[in-house]
Amino acid sequence: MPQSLFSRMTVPLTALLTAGALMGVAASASAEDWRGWNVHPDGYPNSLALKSFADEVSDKTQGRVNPRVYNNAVLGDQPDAIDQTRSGALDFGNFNMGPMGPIVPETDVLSLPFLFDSVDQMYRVMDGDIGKRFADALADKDLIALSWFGSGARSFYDTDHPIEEPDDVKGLKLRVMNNDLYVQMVDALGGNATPMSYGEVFQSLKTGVIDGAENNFPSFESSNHYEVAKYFSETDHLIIPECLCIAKTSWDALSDEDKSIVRTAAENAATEQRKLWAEQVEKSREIVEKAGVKVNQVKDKSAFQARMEPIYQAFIKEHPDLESLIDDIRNTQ
Ligand code: GTR
Repeated sequence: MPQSLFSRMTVPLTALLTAGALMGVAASASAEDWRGWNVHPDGYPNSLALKSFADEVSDKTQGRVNPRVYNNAVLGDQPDAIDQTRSGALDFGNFNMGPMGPIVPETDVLSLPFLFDSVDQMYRVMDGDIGKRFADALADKDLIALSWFGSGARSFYDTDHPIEEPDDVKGLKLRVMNNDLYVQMVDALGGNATPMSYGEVFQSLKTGVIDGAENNFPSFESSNHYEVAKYFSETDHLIIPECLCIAKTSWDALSDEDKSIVRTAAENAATEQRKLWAEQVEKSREIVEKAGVKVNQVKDKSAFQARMEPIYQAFIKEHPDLESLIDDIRNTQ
């Protein structure tokens, strides 16, 4: 190689690069690059809404805050991501209230099976004073909940047979999210609960480590669990809200103007997510049915509900202060 040419070029190039790097440092010193956690793949209602959130925040703050969403749980599984957001290592995330329970006990109320009558009732509860109460409890643990997403109703699915009545769960090894209430729930039906991270479920179904799991139609479809688990039984046993949560440290660093921009963007994202969600439930149901999944309605849900009574009793015994909250939720029309 003609060495002289190379060495003659490196001086101005290095100088240029250094100047560029300095400019970069100066530019990022006044801008916040936010990293956000998302468990879902591209195209999922939550992913689309989070992208809109990020775009709106970058745009309206004129680049003072630049959120970037990392899909597919590449930043870690959900319990870890919650911890990282609490400590400020991550700036925001879309978290389900299920794995939140072990950190914010008040949110465990939302993991009581058959608590809500419908997804709409859940939205009304979370959009009102009760939602503020949950947001306060989260703020005490350094998470600022700015809006609530939906995640529909969760039902059981498995590789072996339809679940029509509680005894059909007997002996099934079922994956649950990380929360002891779900272990109690499956135990009460005579199954064996295995808490495990979402990303491990597909392989575990395939290899027979578990016989089934529980989730909503969009997650059942987008995770490809439906390729292995051919029975989806509509028990609708859990309706769990999700938050768009910001790390307290990231939130506190914002000016009042930017706080208001971020809050509005989060509320707009929730409106978009809820609309996309309702559409996706139907699309996903169609996809899995076309792929040969047998979806069965559960005629007598009250038989499942009755098995949950001891869970409520034990919960209230442990948290007497939360009994009125359960009543207030149930009484919300
Ligand atoms: C999904 C939910 C995720 C995650 C997942 C799971 O429906 O949106 O946040 O909780 O279920 O089962 O782990």
